[in-house]
Formats: sequence, C-alpha cells, structure tokens
Amino acid sequence: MVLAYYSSAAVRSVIEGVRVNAGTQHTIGREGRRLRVASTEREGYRPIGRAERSEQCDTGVRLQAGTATVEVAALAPDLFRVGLFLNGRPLDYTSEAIAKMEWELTQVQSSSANGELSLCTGAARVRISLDPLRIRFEDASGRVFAEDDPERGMGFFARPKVGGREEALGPAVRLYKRHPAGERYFGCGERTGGLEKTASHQIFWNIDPPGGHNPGHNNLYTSIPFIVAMQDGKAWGLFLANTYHVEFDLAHEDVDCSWFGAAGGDLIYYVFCGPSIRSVLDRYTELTGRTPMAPLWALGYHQSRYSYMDADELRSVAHEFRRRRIPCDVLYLDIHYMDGYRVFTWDRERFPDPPQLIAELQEQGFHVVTIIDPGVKVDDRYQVYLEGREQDFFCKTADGGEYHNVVWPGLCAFPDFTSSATRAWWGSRHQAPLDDGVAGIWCDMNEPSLFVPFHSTMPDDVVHLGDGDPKLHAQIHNLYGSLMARATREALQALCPDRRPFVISRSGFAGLQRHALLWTGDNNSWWEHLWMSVPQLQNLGLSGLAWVGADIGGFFGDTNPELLTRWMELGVFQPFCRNHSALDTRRQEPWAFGEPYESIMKKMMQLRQRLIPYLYTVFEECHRTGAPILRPLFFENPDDETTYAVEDEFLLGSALLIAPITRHGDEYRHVYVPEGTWFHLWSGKQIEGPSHILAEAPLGEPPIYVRANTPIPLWPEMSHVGERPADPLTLLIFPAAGQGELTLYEDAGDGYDYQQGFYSRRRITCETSVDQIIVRLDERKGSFVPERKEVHLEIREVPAPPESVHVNGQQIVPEYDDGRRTLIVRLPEVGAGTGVNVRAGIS
Ligand code: MIG
Repeated sequence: MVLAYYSSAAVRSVIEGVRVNAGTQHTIGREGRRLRVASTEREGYRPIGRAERSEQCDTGVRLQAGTATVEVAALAPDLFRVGLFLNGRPLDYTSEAIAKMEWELTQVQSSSANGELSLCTGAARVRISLDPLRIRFEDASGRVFAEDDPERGMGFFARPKVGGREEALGPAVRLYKRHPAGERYFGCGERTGGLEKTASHQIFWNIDPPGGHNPGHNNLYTSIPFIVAMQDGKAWGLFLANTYHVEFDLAHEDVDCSWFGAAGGDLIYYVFCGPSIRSVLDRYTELTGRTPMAPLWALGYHQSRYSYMDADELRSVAHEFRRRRIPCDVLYLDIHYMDGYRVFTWDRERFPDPPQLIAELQEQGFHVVTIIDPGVKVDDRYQVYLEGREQDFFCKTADGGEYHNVVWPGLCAFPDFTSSATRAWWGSRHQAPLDDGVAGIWCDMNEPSLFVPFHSTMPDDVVHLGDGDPKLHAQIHNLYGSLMARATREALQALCPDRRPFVISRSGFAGLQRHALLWTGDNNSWWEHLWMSVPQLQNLGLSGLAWVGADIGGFFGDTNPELLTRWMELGVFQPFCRNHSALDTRRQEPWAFGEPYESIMKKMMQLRQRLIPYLYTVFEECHRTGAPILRPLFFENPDDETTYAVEDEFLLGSALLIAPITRHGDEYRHVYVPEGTWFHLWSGKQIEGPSHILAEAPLGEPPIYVRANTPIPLWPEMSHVGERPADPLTLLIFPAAGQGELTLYEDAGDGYDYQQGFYSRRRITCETSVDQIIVRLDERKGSFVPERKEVHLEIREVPAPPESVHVNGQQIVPEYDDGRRTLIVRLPEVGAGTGVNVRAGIS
C-alpha cells in the first residue's frame, strides 16, 4: 500500500544483500521490543521494606532500607525529587533530560512523629512513613496526592542471575502509586490514542512504527515519561527520569493503582505539586528546559515534499507560491538532494549550484531547510565516514567493531551522540550547509530507525562510549534522537551565534524542547489521522513539547481536495505549520486541486500569516512559562470537568478556540464552548459559554471563536515574513460586556538582543459596558520600538455608528462600516500610553 517506496526493488536488494554485523535481531511488536518487565509481584517484585536509618541532607532526607538508599529532596517549594538507588549505587541525578541541576536552597521544615518523617516547604509537604518506607505528598490545602501504594510502594524485580546483558542492566525498578477515584491522567507526550490517559498502559521506547502510525500504536518516535494528573480542578505531575525502556500503567491493570516502571537504572522521579496546571508545566519546563525563542520566519507556513527532486522543481514550487500570492516562508529538501544519501553532500547533477539556488530563493523571501539522517554511509571514499571511523566517533558492537546497519545510503555507521567529541565533530560538519545558505536542519530517522530488520532500532547491546562512561544502547536508547538534535542545535548556535537555530526533529526524549521542534512523523492522508492529530498535539503541549505540528495533508498515501483543505483549516493553527507528503503520492501543494480549494487554503494561510504577532506573543509566553501554545480547553478551564474530555477542539493561546472539521462531508459539528463570551469569527455571532452548540461549518469556514474583549494583534496581508514592514498592526476586538486583555510581545524576530531588554511588551486592555468600550494601550516595556507608524483598532459587532469616539480625550470622526458592523480607529504607534474611548451601544 502506502509503503510502495520501501518495497522498491532497489531498497529490497540493499536490505537483502547485507548481513548486519552485530546485535540481537528483534522485530517490532506493539511495544517495539521484547525486554518487558514482569508485571505483578508474583513475578518477583520486591517492595522496599523498613527504613532503618535516616539522615538529614541539604534539601531533604536520606534513608537506608536494606540495600536500598532512598533520598527525598525539595528542589523548590512545589517540586520534590525522589531517588531510589540499589546496592550502593552512587546518588547520581545527572540526566540528559534535566536542564536545571542546581536549585536555590528551599527552606524545609522537617519533623517526625508516629513513625513518620515530614518535610514541609510551606507550599507542600512530603510525608515518609518508615515501616515500610512509603511516601505521599500533600499541598497547603491538605490535598493528598501521589501517595505510594501501601503494599507495593517502590521496589525492584530481582532478576535471575544469568549473567550478560540482563545483569548489566541491573534490576528493573518500579513505583506504585494509589489511584484515587476521580483522578484523571494526561500527558505522556506524543500519543495518538486521545487526550485522557486514565485506564491506559503507556510504553516509552522510541520507534519508527511501520506503515505510519495509528491509534493502536502506543509508543512512537518520542518518549516523554511525564503525566499530569487532574482532579477537581487541581493538578499535580510526575516525571520519571529514566532513559531505559519505561512503562506506565495508569489505573489500567488495577483501577486503584498506577505504576511507573523502568527496565533498569535508578528509580528517580520528580513530583510537581501544582496545584494549578500552569504551575505544573512551569516547573516541569524549568526542570527539563524551555522552548527557546523561534526565529520569527519559522512561524510562517512551511512547504515540504519527499522530495523536491532538483533545483528546477524547487524553483518552480517557489515561483508558484509567489505568483499566486500564497504565503510561504520555508521550503524543504528531503533526502534526494544528497549524493547517494551521503549526509552533508549535494547531488551535483540535481543541484549543480546550491549557494546560487538558495540565494535566489532567499531573494524571494524563502528559507531553505535540509534533512540530515544519522546514518553515515560506509564508504572508503567518503570523507565524513573516514573522519568518523578514524576518530572513533561511531557506535560500537559488543566486541568493539563499528556497528553497522542499513538505511537509505546502504550500509551505515552511526555517530555515537553520547560522546561530546562526536557531537562537536558532527556539529562542525554543519559549516558546509550553512555556508551554502541553508537556514535550518531537519533531523530524521533518529530513533534511530534501521532497515534490518525493517523498521527496527539498534540492538540493546550496541555500545555507546559516552565521555568515559560507556553505556549499552538499552540504557540510553530513548536519548539518541535528543542527542542528535542537541548536537545540531549547538552547532548552529556556535556557527551562527547571532541567529536563533532552527532544528526540527522526529525523535527525542523529555527535554527535547531545548534543542528542536517536533513534527509527529509519518501520518497518513486519512480523515482518521486528521482527527488523531488534534489530541496528539495537545498531549505534546502538556508534556513540555509545545512547538509541534503534524504533516498537513497527511504524509503517506494520496490526499484529496476536501481532506487537504480541511487539514489546512486545522494546520494553520499548529504551532509548527508544514505541509509534507511522501514519494509517489499525489501532489498536495495548496494549488494542487484548483478551485475552490486553492482560494480556501490561501485564505486560511493568509489568516495564519496575519496571526503571526499573536502566535509570537503566545510563543514567548511558552518560552517564558512552559504554557503550551496549542492547549487543551482544560488548561484554561480546569474547574470545568467537561473540558477534560474535549479532545477534538483546542485553544491557541487563551483567546482563540478552534474546533476543526475532521470528517468527510461534514458541514456541522458539535462544539463545546467553555466559560466566557466568544464570537464566531466568520459570522460575528456571539456565544455565551459554557454551552454545547451545533456549529455550521461549510468548507472554508471552520469553527473558530474569538474570546470577547481580547485584542488579537494581526499583520497586514503578506506573502512572507519581512515582505515589507508590518504596518499597520491591527488589533481585532470583539467587544462584549466585561473585560479582556493581551500583552503583546515583539522583538527583532531573530538574534538575542531581547535578552538585553531589546523587546517590547505592551499591555492592551479592553473594558466594555452597555454603552461604552474603553481600549487602553499601556506604555511599552523594553527598548525595542517596532518600525510601523500605525495601530488600527478593528472593533467588530458594533451594531450602530458610535455616538462618539475619543482618542486620548480628543474627539475624532469615527470610521464605521455599516455592512460589516465594524468600527476602525487609526492610532499613531506612539511611545506613550494611549486611551481610546468609544461611546457606542453594543447590544
Ligand atoms: O524512511 O526522508 O518521517 O518525513 O520524508 C523514511 C524521507 C524517511 C521519514 C520521515 C519523512 C521523510 C522520509 N523519512
């Protein structure tokens, strides 16, 4: 079927012609790997028993129970860390996932009574009962959460002493927590199976699922062993910092209990006490790192295809965009730009003069991104391979040889990204593409995905030398993708210190957000996958990965005009907005199907382009606080439990509600509108939430609602970022009794001057009563002054011409459009605060 290109004779002959030189072969099952851990205590689970000794340490307490050391520490008033170390292992918390190791000392009050120790930070408390050693948490309101199961608590699986790999991995570890009735789980990263995770089993092991993923696949390319638990509007979170094969059983085997386990390593987990969902995400992203600011151009529309085959094809795609004035900022080159799939090379027949081509495209406002895979062709005449081999930069077999497997180029070696020298070398290789004018790097196949057996990954016993601390692949598998992205980002940063790196990755682990944005890999051009992407993107946002997107139009298989158009209606609201499709599938550039589809897609893409100042403001909030860009309704409405089940709608920031159409032929859909007053974007119809409505949504008018009184900043129409100065800035406002606000963030759009105060933050408020609308633009904070001369207020749904309009106390002649019920107020982009007072009836 859709995998036609995999079974092409050429690829088959490569695969069949090669004997892989190492490793245990295994096929990909549902969880992608065999080494599963026994699932019940009958199979050898040993809970930790009595704590015999305890001693205070800096931020907490260290306890000894048999051969286990358990440490509980408060890293912040609402963040605790628990570590279980067996058999005298060192208390080592360093992890590739963790961005912040050093925390200011938190004031902790410890006390003990009735066989129980307690550490209190004021905001939260951890209680540790000593016999047996069990842990539970409490917040200032007395809410108890993340409570150890009394019987099972923390513990491990004693393995039969068989020697070899299993023993090297050490015992599997596990943590059992009570699941109180009514507690609901979310998060878990890139999941296709809907929004809520209660009563599910979750596997964390990066794979490239064969044939494109579907809801039956659990683990995909990226693993984020993190949950957010919600109950009665309050949240807490748990992150298991373990890079081995990890599983969560979330009230699935046992409705009263959840477990969090790893196939080996230390059991280290972090508890985020909330109680707000915002504060859980804030701390989680403080711990694992925040999304760096994007270059502004990267918020535009991206066009990709596997592959634009040569320079002329890329030129003509670029030309079509500009000729039709369809906005586009970025074009992609997939694997065919390379010479025989050798990374960091060009096929000189297809692309005779890359710098010239890219310069030409830059002239027209395009950025060009090229794909890089980790597999390096084993080829004695290929410089990259020779360097890597000479300097020992590749992953090793158990007996010390170079580990080889097949990917696109044929037999390949794989950089050992666990070693800093390898990362630096790999990074330095990016000088060439940057010199050619490439604007960003696309890291693919970095699970890593291998062809022998088809769609497998590295065997457990491949050796990574690291920086003097060798590891088996089984111990670091989930990190390979993140480490490749890290090498790439660090290189772009070092080689172009004044630019914000643009890196896109398919695979990663918790913390990937520091290095790259993520796209969700190979979906299909199916309605089901359009639907699936809606909760999937929300799951990612709830797991710290906020800059995300699914391939618009679907990757595998042929799209069709209605599907592509509906997908675009959703896709333009993805934090990362890219249309991509596979080899030998029908073309799906926005003009592929003619009218009316082209015009509708163009209208949606123009809306995205106009929304960039809003998107950038929301992006900066994410960068600063970890709040998802594309967020579930319950992120803003945690007290309304109806929202917990709303998985086919989302909020972009807090002011736009999007309810995409995801089924063929549908022109109506149910929409749950959360609390507040909202306006239907196309008709201006006012809706009071919370309510269930039937939205009319013909092709070209997807259900989009704007929160009343929140000013939405919009650019004028442009074909790409920087086409001309974005002047004027429009503030779109739908007034309704009440008030709203937005703090507009702007900066130079690239570089790092914003860190020295070269940004602008401007609070804009709107207060509406029955006969008056007052808009205030506060003074700008920060030293950045946008180039534009004017700000326009576009006040919609004003039923009659206003009685009067005052700007800073001066009456002006209103510009009112009867037909559109719209009032326009033109203001100079002045430095000081501006007040606009409109006397108009709004009902
Ligand atoms: O084995 O580079 O997910 O986006 O177009 C397939 C070719 C390799 C998988 C990526 C897809 C990309 C494709 N790649």
